[in-house]
Amino acid sequence: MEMGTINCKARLYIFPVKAIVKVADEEFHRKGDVNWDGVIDEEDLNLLREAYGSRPGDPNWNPDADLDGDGYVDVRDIVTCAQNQGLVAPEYVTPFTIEVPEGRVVLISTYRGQQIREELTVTEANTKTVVFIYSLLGYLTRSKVIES
Ligand SMILES: [Ca+2]
Ligand SMILES: [Ca+2]
Repeated sequence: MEMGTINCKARLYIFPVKAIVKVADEEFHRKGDVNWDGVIDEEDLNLLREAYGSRPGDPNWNPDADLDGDGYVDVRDIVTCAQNQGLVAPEYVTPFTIEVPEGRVVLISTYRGQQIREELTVTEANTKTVVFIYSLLGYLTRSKVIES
């Protein structure tokens, strides 16, 4: 197996070189990625239809379907999602670091056909660098948020 190493805060991590990570952040989510899987497609439109017309407290309310965050799932949210059908979040091949903004970030990693999903929330306003660390087997064992 092709391997790489990264020296991170004086600790040596070993990871497979060919893992691919898609990063769905708040900005991408707002374009129509209701289920945070890094792709804007029919699934997201279906989730929007299910939540259509809802407000917080309604049985079909889904905060992730309220793309513009105005507290109401309406035609504007659906139009946003419909206009961005087919968009895919940026993909990165390990090793890498990215700058992420404040907010929720979902990492969808694909390695040898298996998908690993991990969520993290960047709570401070400063931009952070996230380092993705892999085990020998290709599992995303840890993502680390480091001060930039
Ligand atoms: Ca999606
Ligand atoms: Ca809305």
